[in-house]
Amino acid sequence: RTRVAVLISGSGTNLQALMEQVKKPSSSAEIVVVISNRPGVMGLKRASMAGIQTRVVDHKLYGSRAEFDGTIDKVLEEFGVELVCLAGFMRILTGPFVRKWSGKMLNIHPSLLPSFKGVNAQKQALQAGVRVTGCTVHFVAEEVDAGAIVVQEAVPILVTDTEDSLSERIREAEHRAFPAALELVGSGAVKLRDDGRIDTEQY
Ligand code: 3YE
Repeated sequence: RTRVAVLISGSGTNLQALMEQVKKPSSSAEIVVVISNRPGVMGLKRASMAGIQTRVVDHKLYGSRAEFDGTIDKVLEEFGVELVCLAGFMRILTGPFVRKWSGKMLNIHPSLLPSFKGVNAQKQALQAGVRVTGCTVHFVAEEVDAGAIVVQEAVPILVTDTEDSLSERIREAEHRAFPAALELVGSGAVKLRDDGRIDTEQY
């Protein structure tokens, strides 16, 4: 089974969905460590309750992004990690770290990329007046939210939606999309090619 690290910054609802996925006997993956850049978050509690090892790498304790990313990298190596899932992890990662883990790192973003990159994607969609948005799981490239797309799920925007109600509907889609992407990449069915595009035959 593919050895997976999940990186979080908060409540860990996507982590929970990934933990439930890898419990299935048919899963191609196992979660070997959960790393948070924020101490005391609910996601760390979810992991330890499930018997998964946790580490805190607090970005505030490092003098540079390179040192922070280097410490994350050391933990990933320590646990023999083969695939990294950014699940609500809110730090921009440095070029050298992203290149080292190229093809082995996934992020989830709350819009149908390439629309609405960056923070507050749900608010951006509401302000743009689009009637459909969604979520995207993509390989992490150095340019934020620009890596090759693995899975997307569309979500309707209702006329009554607020940022909160839309965010909640997108979150439910994320809890399907991320486990699906984890299996596609963890099983080797989907790979990142050297030219930065997706390589797949059977999905
Ligand atoms: N790094 C690269 N490429 C990517 N990190 C994530 C995706 C991704 C990546 O595709 N190179 C917004 C974070 C955006 C932001 O400005 N973060 C601040 C810290 C804010 C905080 O701590 O709350 C920063 O300076 O890093 C993961 C998703 C990143 C989301």
